[in-house]
Amino acid sequence: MKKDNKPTSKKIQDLEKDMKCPIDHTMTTNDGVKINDDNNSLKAGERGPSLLEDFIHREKMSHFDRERIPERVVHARGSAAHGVFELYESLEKYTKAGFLTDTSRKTPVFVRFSTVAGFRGSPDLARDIRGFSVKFYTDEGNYDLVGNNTPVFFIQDGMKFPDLVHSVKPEPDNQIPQAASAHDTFYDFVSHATETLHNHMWAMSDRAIPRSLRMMEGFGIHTFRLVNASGKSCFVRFHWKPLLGIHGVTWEEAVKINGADSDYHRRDLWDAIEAGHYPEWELGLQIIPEEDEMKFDFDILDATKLIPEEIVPVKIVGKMTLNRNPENFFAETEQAAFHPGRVVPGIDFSDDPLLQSRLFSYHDTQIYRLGGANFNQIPINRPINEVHNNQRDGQFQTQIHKGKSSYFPNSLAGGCPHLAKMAEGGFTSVPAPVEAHKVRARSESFSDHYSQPALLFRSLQPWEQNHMVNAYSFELGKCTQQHIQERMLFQINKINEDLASKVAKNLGLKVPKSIDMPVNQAIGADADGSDQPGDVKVYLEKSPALSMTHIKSDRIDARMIAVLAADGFYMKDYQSIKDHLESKNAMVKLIAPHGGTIKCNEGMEHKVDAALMTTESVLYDALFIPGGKSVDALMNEAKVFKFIDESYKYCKAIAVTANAEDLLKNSQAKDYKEDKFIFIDGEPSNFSSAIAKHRNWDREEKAKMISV
Ligand code: HDD
Repeated sequence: MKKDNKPTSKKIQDLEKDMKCPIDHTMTTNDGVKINDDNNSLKAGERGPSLLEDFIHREKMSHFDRERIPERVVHARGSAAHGVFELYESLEKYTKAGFLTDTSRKTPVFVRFSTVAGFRGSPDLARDIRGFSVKFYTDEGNYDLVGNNTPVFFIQDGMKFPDLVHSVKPEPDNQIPQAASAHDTFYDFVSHATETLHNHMWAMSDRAIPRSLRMMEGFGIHTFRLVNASGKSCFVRFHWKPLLGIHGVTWEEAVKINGADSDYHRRDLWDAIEAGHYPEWELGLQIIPEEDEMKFDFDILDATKLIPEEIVPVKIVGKMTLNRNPENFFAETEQAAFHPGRVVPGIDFSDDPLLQSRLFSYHDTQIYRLGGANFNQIPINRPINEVHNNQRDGQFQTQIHKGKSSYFPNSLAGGCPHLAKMAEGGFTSVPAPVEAHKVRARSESFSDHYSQPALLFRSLQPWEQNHMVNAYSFELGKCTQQHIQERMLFQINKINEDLASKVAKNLGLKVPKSIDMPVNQAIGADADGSDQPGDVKVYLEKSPALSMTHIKSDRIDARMIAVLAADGFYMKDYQSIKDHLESKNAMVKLIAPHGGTIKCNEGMEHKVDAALMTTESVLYDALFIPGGKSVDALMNEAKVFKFIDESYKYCKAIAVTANAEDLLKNSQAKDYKEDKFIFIDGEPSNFSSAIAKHRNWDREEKAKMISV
């Protein structure tokens, strides 16, 4: 296979062994027989009948008939990329994992982002938690960190996972709605299972409708363990911090984006990497000494609880860069198998019951989804170091194991493969002491379900809180059963009365004082079943790190900037903004009343990236309109005003030069002169700083009456 100029890694080199390229090759059957007609089946006479002996036709058809494999039962919709992880400083004090101790290593990674509920072809901008799975191909074997873009999970015990998923997926009778939590079954479950309320509140935040997969935080969620070379262990929580900041869109935009480009996130990630504007995240660790395990106001084994960064700071330890798109979606993204149970020496599990349940489920589902126990041999899943053991045979075995011995101990193979000594990196579980009775129970220390969602709500900016009110109102407004809406209002009220009363007003309902919750329905309910466990405790007034504003970034890599122009636009104005934005890695797109080319005032032809009729303003981060004769033509285009009005309504940065201001005057953006994100003949650098801040949310209230 001919090498390309794309970034490479040990894993890419490993994958190259299996890459195929048709150039300069003759077409053959799967048995290597050359084919000289791929258009016609074999027939008795030109008008048939077709002949069964046509092995070329039969082979082609039966392979086609088996092209699909079961989609992931959750996280079916996903997009992935290759990259590299680099460590800033050795963490040998805490762990012996090579990729966390050797700063000279560039550990290859494959990262898959996903939505949870939607099917494989569902739209990207669903309101949903995003999966954030990282496979590290370390020299000591594969390590998978299979996280989400929220720091907590919906449930505390994996026993409830099938119930949670059944409730959020399309309803079983009619398979409606697709990729949406806004329906009765989900809220029926959430309002009963109050442990879900914390992550549910994250799902109601703008983090659940990200602007880009490149602009999301990632979290390993569970408490794991790190183990150093002397066998000492500590607890750890993993964080990914995006260097582009954390940004979302509004729900109204999300609905429109899904219509204009249902692959919006997939395309954004792909285009950014193709353009060389590689997305980056820093890896952060919250390290908790073993002896501090019980010192918190919550249980660190409870996956519905976060550890506020103000209580245990996040130590930044390295950086991950995604620098290469997959060659083949099915072979890599679809067949990638992530599993939180895939750890390397230096990393171990905690007793978190949710994590323990996952340790079974992922391997089990992959054996089913990928057709058997040898799925680790699929190129994207195999490690970069060698694999030797006595596991044999099975479907799709691709390796030829030599010799007579397939057991251990043996003498026929000289005792090989031999066991690793501790000093050679053999995996040893932390010998944590266990003394307990077998019980089917939930720990009392898991019973506080309201304090952390209350902390989250208190910690948000006013605009974030407003968006949350809208989200709860929309979602519950889509429920058809009043008793479910009321049960949810009752639960929200326990978190925050102001939030509940605003949502109730939008629903046209009252917050109920009590609800009917049978004992056997309320998970973890008080003995009399009348109430859910735990009152709101305030152990931290606010955690600023929970707001999306906590990561500041001045970068605008691969931000999409729409330039509206027609024949006669001022070349100088266009060029200076374009040069500046492109020097900051933004993508500048020329949009005109028609496709093909347009002429600037200096008589040059410019290629149009999109005709107005083929694109929508919601696909862009900011709008620039240069002045010139072009303005007369733009004045007659209804879509131009849709661009301006929508950009204004959704609080985006807008820049105009010279007479292009007339377009603003004629738009619904009446207060444009007072707006700090609107620039008339302004400095390009002010425009790019505004784009980096993402939105002027202060404008939102003023702009809400704009109809688009
Ligand atoms: Fe899971 C897939 C994340 C709890 C069972 N999960 C899956 C993926 C992500 C997560 C990102 C997609 C992996 C990929 O890209 O291929 N899941 C989480 C997180 C959880 C979590 C962050 C809690 C902290 N999951 C969870 C539980 C169970 C599962 C409790 C079952 C006991 N998850 C699965 C699964 C999936 C999966 C059914 C579907 C496809 C797959 O595993 O390979 O086994």
